[in-house]
Amino acid sequence: MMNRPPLVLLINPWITDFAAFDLWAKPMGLLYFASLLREGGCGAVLIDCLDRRDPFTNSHPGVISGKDKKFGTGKYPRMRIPAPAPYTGLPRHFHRHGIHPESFRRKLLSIEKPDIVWVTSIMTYWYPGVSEAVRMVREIFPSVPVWLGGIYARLCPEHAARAIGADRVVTEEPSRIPQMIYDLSGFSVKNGAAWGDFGSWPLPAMDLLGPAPGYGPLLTGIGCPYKCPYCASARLQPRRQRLDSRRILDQIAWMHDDLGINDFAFYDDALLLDAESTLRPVLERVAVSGPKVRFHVPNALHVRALSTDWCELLYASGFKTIRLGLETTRDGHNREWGGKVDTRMYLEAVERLFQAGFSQEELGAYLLSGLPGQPPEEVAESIRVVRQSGVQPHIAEFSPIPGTPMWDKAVELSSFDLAAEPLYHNNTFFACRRPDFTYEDMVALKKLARDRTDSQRTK
Ligand code: B12
Ligand code: SF4
Repeated sequence: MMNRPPLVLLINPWITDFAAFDLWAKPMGLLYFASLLREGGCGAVLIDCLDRRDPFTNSHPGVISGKDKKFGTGKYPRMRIPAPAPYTGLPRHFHRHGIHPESFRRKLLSIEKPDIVWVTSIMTYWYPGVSEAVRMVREIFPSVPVWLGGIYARLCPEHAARAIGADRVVTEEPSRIPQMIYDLSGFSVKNGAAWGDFGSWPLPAMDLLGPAPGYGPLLTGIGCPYKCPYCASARLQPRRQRLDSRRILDQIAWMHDDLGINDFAFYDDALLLDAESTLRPVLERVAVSGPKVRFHVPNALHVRALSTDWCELLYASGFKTIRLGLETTRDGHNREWGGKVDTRMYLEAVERLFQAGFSQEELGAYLLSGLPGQPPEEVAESIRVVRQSGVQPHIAEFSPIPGTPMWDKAVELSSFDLAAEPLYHNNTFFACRRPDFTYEDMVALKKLARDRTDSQRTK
């Protein structure tokens, strides 16, 4: 036991995947925990393996360089690596996205020895990048305990315990972390009560991402009142909690004024639900007196919340990227898959968005593709409806997630061992391919959705 404030090294590991795009993806969980640690009296340093601006990486000959795209998004620098065995036969190159491993090693060597290392994880099928990061940490700091947390850790704790080599896989609620820190270090954080109350978390530690983070992530609430059978939201965040308007505004003002950020992306599962007294006053204020910023919603908005006044407010306050959660235009399925929207509701909402001033380029709709029981024709039909409404369709390939109501059906349907191997959860791999919905069908549907030749609105 050390009885002094521990220094925590936080690591955002690489993405290992066929493709990856920085669609406003910052390690939000780690940034919040870094702030809580500092507020509690601990030290916190961050190594971000997904830093797109790392000079060592960008000047290294073995790296395929990244590219900046619109509104702070972009392609990560990447290196080709052999595809893991379960992906054998898939006609795609596989990559490690992010900084060069040698850059990671140098960063580890350049920092003070930490007392504990916290590694985050996001998609379950990105675990090879997590295990590589942990292996390198072990090489440099063999005696320092490593804890793994995040979405993969929560969804696949047994697999993570076997595959990653961390000392502890953290699945506990945030309220339990102060005690865990005490048990390890003998140090009591000063803000023990704050950890379990999302509403009183400090601002995320954006400064740890370096001087020009490019864009700001915003989370105004956690959890979602819906229970769609393919989604892990209820499992990851069972309790719905929202920030009050003051806190949301503080985050935007601080990131804009102090960090020079103009592009903001919302990470909420249910941004517009029960938002009348939380998000609405913030956007009203931004619309009237600034700051002049751009908002993006890469995660789908609930279509049913898009009343005329919300559409007008989104437009007036600077929303530039809107994604709508349509999922399908088939009546039976939209009820079965959550009952949150139907086609008529969708078409009316789109009309209101156009009336408010949005352009075709700013609007997209997610369509689920390949769910158990869904034929390819249904997806093609949905693509047509979305395109005729003047909106860009985006295919969300079915990605089976452990512990969701649809999981058992997916396991039964798939000829791959989904339960033993999280790599099969990869949306690109499409493990639930079947004779009447093949991998080739999925590729063709994605092509159909991308094809913009008939993207004219028809009334
Ligand atoms: C924002 C988001 C995105 C963003 C960016 C994600 C990112 N940051 O990289 C975008 C829109 C790009 C995206 C895309 C997709 N997403 Co997404 N996304 C999310 C979402 C809504 C929030 C994630 C988040 O940042 N939460 C906020 C932070 C604060 O939470 P957190 O990271 O979990 O951290 C908390 C704890 O885990 C803990 N913690 C974190 N790290 C650590 C470390 C330690 C040591 C400790 C102690 C604790 C700890 O602390 C935090 C506080 O509680 C989740 C759903 C959800 N509710 O989590 C889905 C989710 C992660 N996405 C999912 C999916 C399926 C996708 C897509 C594949 C969808 C599709 N079919 O196209 C795509 C593909 C992504 C890709 N290939 O790039 C699935 C995961 C699937 C899987 N197998 O893992 C989720 C769970 C949603 C679902 N359907 O259920 N996504
Ligand atoms: S509405 Fe969205 S976040 Fe909520 S349960 Fe359904 S898919 Fe998940």
